[in-house]
Amino acid sequence: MDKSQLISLIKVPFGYGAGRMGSELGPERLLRWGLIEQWKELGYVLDEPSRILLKDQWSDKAVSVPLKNASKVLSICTALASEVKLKRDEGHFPFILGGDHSIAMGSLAGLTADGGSLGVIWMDAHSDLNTEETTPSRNMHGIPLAVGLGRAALRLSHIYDGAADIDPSKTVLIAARELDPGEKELIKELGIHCYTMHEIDKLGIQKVIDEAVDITSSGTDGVHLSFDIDSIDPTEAPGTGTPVQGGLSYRESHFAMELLYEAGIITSCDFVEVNPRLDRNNRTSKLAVDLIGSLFGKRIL
Ligand code: 5AB
Ligand code: MN
Ligand code: MN
Ligand code: MN
Repeated sequence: MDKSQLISLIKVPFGYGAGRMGSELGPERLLRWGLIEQWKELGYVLDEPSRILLKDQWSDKAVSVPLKNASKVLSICTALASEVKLKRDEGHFPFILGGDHSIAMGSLAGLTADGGSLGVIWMDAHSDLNTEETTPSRNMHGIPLAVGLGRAALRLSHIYDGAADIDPSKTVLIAARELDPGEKELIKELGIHCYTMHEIDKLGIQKVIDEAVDITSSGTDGVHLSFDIDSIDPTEAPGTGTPVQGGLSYRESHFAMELLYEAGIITSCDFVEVNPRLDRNNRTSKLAVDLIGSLFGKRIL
């Protein structure tokens, strides 16, 4: 992210992909805590923000998705994919603000639609690698990475014509600590680089981020960061629908963002799963704004 590149903020107030509603309130809450002013203070120029709203239900008959709210999720993802592609084609930095994590399928479809190869850093307590067959909850925010990798019946190309599968060898999971049996199998089968909390404890977050940067940026045309706020420990980020204890600390998460800024490899970002309804004193929303600051170069001194 260099300052000559315009940031296109794409707000997606959508929460039907999660088991409980509330993340649709995320975008406005983060704006209330100064997200846009912060970017301006850091010297960035913003494009007019856009907002993706649910209109028509999805009507593609090529695939059936037997999961909860599937047609709503797919219609929002289709609209989001077009917007992401448009902004990317204009040379802007697409920053997709959710909403629940199901919207990442729209981001990935839009980002891969012109055939380039994309590295993906998935920071999350979960791996989001369930399929329609392995999902224990039937919630669509648990499947977006499996869809991105071409491992579910639903493919990115169903969402946006011409969208391509992501290469698992250019995909890195960071902060995982709650994986379902089918997800564990898929990680092993595809050889996905997975830095669970165990590896983070052992190696330190700096080495983990350094390795993730190498893996995702070599031989790719861009790197997408898909950041689920539940990667952070619930003591710091209680306002999220599927909290899991034992997550990243306040400083680990900031340091990770600072290192990604220094590496200069991130070309697009999803920031998802902040649920203001479950938050305490706006702690999670404020943390989210701060973390985005660090990702865009905010320094202590
Ligand atoms: B999130 C679970 N694996 O599939 C499932 O928040 C949780 O986007 C998914 O990472 C959590 O329902 C989805 C049990
Ligand atoms: Mn997630
Ligand atoms: Mn998660
Ligand atoms: Mn979640």
